Amino acid sequence: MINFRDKNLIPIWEKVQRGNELTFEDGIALFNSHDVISIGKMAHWLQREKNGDAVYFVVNQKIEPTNICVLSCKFCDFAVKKNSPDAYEMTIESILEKLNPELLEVHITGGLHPDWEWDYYVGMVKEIKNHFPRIDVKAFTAVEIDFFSKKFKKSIEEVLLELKEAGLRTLPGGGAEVFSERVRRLLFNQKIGAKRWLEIHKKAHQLGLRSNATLLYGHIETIEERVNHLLLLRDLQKETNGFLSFIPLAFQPGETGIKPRNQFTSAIDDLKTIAISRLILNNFDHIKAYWVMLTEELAAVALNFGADDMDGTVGGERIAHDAGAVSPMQLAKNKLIKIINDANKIPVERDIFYKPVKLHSKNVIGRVSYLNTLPFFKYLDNREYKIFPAPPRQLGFLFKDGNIDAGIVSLVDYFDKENDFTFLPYGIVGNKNVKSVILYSKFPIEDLNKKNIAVTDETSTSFRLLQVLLEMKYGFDVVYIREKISAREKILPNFDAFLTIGDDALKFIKNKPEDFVYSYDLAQLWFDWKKLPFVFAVWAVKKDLPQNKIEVLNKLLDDSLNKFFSTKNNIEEFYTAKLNLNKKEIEDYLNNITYRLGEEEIKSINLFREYYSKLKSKELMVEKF
Ligand code: V47
Repeated sequence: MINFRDKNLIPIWEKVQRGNELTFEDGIALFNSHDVISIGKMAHWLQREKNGDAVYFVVNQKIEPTNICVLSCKFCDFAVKKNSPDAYEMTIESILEKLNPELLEVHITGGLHPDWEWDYYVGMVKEIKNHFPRIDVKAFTAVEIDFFSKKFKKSIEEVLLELKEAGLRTLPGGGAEVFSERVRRLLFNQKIGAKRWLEIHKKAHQLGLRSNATLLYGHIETIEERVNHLLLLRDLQKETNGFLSFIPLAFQPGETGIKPRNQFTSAIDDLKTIAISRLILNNFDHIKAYWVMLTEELAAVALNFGADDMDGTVGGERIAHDAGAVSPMQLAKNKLIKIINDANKIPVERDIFYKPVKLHSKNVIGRVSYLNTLPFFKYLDNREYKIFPAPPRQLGFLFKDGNIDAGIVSLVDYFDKENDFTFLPYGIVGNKNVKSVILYSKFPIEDLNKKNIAVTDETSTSFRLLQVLLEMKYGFDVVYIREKISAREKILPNFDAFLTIGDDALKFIKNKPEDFVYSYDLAQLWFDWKKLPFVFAVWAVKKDLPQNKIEVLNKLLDDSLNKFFSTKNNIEEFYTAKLNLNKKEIEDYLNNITYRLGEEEIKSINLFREYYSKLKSKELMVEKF
């Protein structure tokens, strides 16, 4: 698949495909290699494994409340002292004036002001939330958090909690620069180092805040220092899973004197750094191509070199522009959408947590992002369609809003759109059992009346099936609460049972949740009750697609399934590492699922539709988000 010029990269490629971590030496080999195309292809492969063809962006605004800063970092052309003619300070009112209700995110970071009071910062976040409840606030780098803690004599925890209380959602990734004492001493010796930066992000994650991470590259750092930086971030992510994205920041030389004025990083270095970041940070979901520092043209290329996020429209940026960035001050949403479409990707408008708000592309196929859809997709090769992967419920919202032309979607989401969609004779069917839709319980199922059940926020149909079973078969009255089941240590003790589905459920097979000694496969419960298989998802297609297109898709799916089940040894080790199952276990799991819909399946769909329609009126769910 990849025609390596640099044969030293072949063992690295094998590791990437197996889902193994790259080592420090691998990182150095990558940076030393001239085989940039192969590096990009590896990164693009991993990017597609994680995000399909999606490229995310958010409609956002940058606010830099002041450029007055007590520090004097050598690489920064933005900061000034209080008496400088260029100094500026924004009031909370003037910040609010820069915002508008179209925005979904505001990114606030600025100088460390010598005189401002704590109330100003907390008030800023509060007022933004009061005036614009839809805008999520990403504010204050670890450097600012550390400054607040010292200046206002509060612990890091107190600072973060007060800001969280005011409405802060995430910390931006700035201030990390390069995790190297050598560089810190030379370029930013008054600023916090690696240890403190990582400690603050760790604390933020522990308190339920998410954050981003950056690397400022292309100045005096060595490649060893870059790789070390990435490894430290990967280690913290392993511990907390709190990072949302990573942003490599290309150094803008400006008047900093560190490099000649016009000596920007090379395009080759930018693309390599993005790709290598994707490969090393295999536990980060998203890598940003920050067009502000890269230029739009280069960011567009980076979308095929491992980056899956373009940050956003970014009105009002000054840090990079003061240092000579040649990109425009703001990108119109339409421009971003065009760049992403031109790169043959799906522009996905998102919120701060990467929840998709809208897909801006035609010919999108939705894919439930679980292992069990692999037989449809492994050999589905059609350039006409782009693939958007998401958990069933999130996919369902987009499907119902008309963002998707076809795809494997959760059964009840299809029920809700039956006027506009029909289905092809394919689906995900549990025949007697399915192994990946499991209710774990502290009590036998007969004793679950009046109990509290946590339900993964990923499910559409499995939750309805659970409701049907508990209410209509057993006649129970149960409280359901949507939760992120993977964050199990925190939430599980409070519940009597929980419903887990998909890849998360598979991860529990070898790692049984303590105390939840009873487990029930919902497909099995349905079979015991109705003597029918259970259809969790169907291949829906828009009714108004031309007939020949529908036929082509039908044939493609048929061919994909035939090829998948007649090819030996086609489970990549990537999945064995991810799910903690061996190849045989994965094969058994997939062989146990039915992918083609026959008479029994149609009968079951019709029967379940009846139950579902009776349920629909009573929405018992308590949403925790
Ligand atoms: O920490 C300062 C960098 C950062 C220069 O979290 C410079 O989503 C290049 O962190 N050339 C702030 N970079 C920007 C930042 C960021 C940007 C976009 C998204 C997110 C996110 C975070 O800018 C600073 C510093 O590393 N910086 N001066 C310069 N001359």
